[in-house]
Amino acid sequence: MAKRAFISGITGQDGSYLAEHLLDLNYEVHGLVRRVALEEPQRRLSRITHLLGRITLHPGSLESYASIFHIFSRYEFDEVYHLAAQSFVAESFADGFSTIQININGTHYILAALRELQPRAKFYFAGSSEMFGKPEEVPQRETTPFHPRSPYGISKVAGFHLTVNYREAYGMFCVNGMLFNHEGPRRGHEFVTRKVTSAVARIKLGLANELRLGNLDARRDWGHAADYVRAMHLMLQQPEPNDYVIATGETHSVQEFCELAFAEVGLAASDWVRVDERLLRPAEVNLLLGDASKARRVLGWKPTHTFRDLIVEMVRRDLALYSGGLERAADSVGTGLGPTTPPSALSR
Ligand code: G4F
Repeated sequence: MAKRAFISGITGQDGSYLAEHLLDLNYEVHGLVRRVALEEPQRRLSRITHLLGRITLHPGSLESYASIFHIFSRYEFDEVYHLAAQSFVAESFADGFSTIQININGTHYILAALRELQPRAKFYFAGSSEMFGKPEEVPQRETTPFHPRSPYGISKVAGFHLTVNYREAYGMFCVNGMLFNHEGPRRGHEFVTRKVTSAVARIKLGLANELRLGNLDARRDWGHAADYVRAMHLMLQQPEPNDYVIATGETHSVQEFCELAFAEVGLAASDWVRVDERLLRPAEVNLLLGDASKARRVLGWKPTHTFRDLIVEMVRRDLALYSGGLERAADSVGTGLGPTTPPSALSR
């Protein structure tokens, strides 16, 4: 019988790639969406438009235990992937209260409802390299102590510990993926990689004349989201629940990302990039570099995209998008374009 999976955050970058991956593996895929998304499907469901005939969407909210409980009381799931969160670090400084409330309570609601209704479901929590923050060792691995530098990072540390606690206290199959930055053409425009590649495309096409950024010296371990969702699935196929770092093992600066992205269209980053101090963060994570050797050894996982592949794919997609060639693709995210949702995709 086909396995049934539930994804919170199915409308996001990772959720859309994970849904595709699970459908390819013949899973029955369900997702949580905010009711407001159903009212504005063209904009808010654009990453999963192409999947709508094949998945079941449940209106609900991470802020409402009742809505989560209701879904889990109607459907039994083999695997639950909890990806939804307020995931933009800069926004977490602007409104730390909302980030902490949604990210911590949302995780707790899902775990508590699972414990009550289906404790045998396997649970995946989207942890983050932001938990390492000001890293106490380089590279960071599963045993590296946490030192979060933002309300977002703090909320992810709390989610990590909730996940471990449900595993230890109630014997549930709960795992943490400690994922380093992962990107792709479906990335939201607020994150630096997509901000850069979309600006490169618009500058090349004469639609923009500068790119304002904050800290160009920050270094990240950037992988491709399509690779990282495979790791999420593999974690839930193991005989025992455990926590894993997922990373490429390479670190690059924002400056390097810009230089390669502009070079892809024959331009020099130094001619177009301006530093805007208003985009600096009150506390920065300066260097992230992951050691995913445990995932390689135990899960047999490894990334298939290089740093350069990632940049080239993102720049080319944005060039196609802004020159009008990609209006209906999943990767046209952020433009508000895309067909409407067939009502058959929605659970009632
Ligand atoms: O792209 P970012 O906003 O990603 P950040 O903060 O590393 O967080 C992302 O990765 C985490 C995994 O480690 C996730 F948990 C999290 O949800 C998110 O997906 O910023 C990357 C770096 C930062 O150092 C930032 O200061 O780029 C620097 N940066 C420089 N100028 C900028 C900008 N970031 C953004 N978003 N916008 C800028 O203009």
